[in-house]
Amino acid sequence: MLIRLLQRAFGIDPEAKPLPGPQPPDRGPFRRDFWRSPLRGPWLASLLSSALLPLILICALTGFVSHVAYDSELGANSVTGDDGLLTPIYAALDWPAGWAWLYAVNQGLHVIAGLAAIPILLAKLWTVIPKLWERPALRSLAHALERVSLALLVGASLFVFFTGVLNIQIYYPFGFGFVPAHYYGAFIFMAALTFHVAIKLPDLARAFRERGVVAPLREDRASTRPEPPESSESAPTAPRAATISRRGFVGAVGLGSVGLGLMAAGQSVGGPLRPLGLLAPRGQYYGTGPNDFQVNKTATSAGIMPAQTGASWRLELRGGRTLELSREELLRLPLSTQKLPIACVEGWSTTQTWTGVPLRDLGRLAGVDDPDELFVQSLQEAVLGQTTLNNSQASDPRSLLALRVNGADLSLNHGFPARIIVPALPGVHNTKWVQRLEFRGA
Ligand SMILES: Nc1nc2c(c(=O)[nH]1)N[C@H]1C(S)=C(S)[C@@H](COP(=O)(O)O)O[C@H]1N2
Ligand SMILES: [Mo]
Repeated sequence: MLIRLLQRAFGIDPEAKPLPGPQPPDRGPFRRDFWRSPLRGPWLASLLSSALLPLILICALTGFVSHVAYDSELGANSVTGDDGLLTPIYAALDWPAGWAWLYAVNQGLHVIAGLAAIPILLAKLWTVIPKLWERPALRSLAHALERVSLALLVGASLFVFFTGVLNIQIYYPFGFGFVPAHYYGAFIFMAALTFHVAIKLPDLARAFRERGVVAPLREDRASTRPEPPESSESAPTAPRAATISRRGFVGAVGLGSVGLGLMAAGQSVGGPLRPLGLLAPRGQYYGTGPNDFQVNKTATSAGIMPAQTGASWRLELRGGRTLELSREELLRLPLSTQKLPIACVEGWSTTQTWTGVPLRDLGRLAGVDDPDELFVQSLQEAVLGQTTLNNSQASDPRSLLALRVNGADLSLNHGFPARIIVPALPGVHNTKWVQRLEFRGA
């Protein structure tokens, strides 16, 4: 029943047999005339592009903003090495501690838009696949340039989406670092895309002018006609009858896109939407109790030994002077309780109530009232165990060395004995299992 309804809505007729159209010579898929769907053509390509472009722009903008939030020019933070020409820009844009939810929104948008774009991107590639077999392959210098830019565009777009999805799944089968690859891949993608949009905009305008923006969506399957083959290399030379209407195709792609977007929203908005995060490895619940929220990396996987976090643990403070504090001594200092999110770069976020010593007070204890930078070293020696915070982050009264969460001691997986929690800080900088704080400058 439901299936029938869906078939109706999408204009699919299960009994319909494709009408035999003109037969293409039987030469396999590597020819333009092998691709016979009457749906392909400039209008479908233009519609999909119009849906894709805003999503890609959101991804690009939030990706760039995320790089700013990493404060990559500060000490331990760089994930891409030298940012080259862009270094002065990043140095000038200090990420504020200001709005606590800012990074959660940024990353939520990045991952929601990115996942929602995937079905549309695949549909777009399906639509233009006959162009791959254009003959002659190179007609002129301009044509050669266009084809090279297309190869870069397709390659880079598949690369950034593929690496992004694998990163959300915490799966790193490739032999290169995710962040630099995704970041530099995005620059190639955006450069190729800018060129592509510039040369294709007139085609898009013409397709919409000739066929209307939404008019082809009103045709049912039986009245679905191909676009003329001379309108574009993506239009079929030997079309067969439609097996699905354009609106059915666009509807199915749209459903996939909205569905993936909702799943991503489930893990970034959280609360009652969390169960929607079906594809998110850390989007679900984690047991019960005050420490029930996503764990990015467990203590075991970070190589934290129980002996390191026991009674002999001391926090080392450095600055104008050096001192050591036990956990009991820290708990006797004036404590502050703040409701703050952890917002992971992978798009999930979760807001919890943290209790700990304000970093500002620890700076004063170390003899630095207004630090330029705060360097954080975890018991974990790997890169993930180090972070440098900027002045705004280290001196915000809400920034904590957290000892407790939701009224209970931090669990080992959430960073016991102590961890960093700072408003609007990328999750990855909220260092767990802190061992040393170095206040620098002033
Ligand atoms: N020492 C250390 N701190 C760390 C990490 C880590 O791997 N090692 N992961 C970071 C990342 S990427 C995130 S999103 C948060 C997640 O904190 P949680 O596991 O308590 O939710 O911790 C951050 N702090
Ligand atoms: Mo993270």
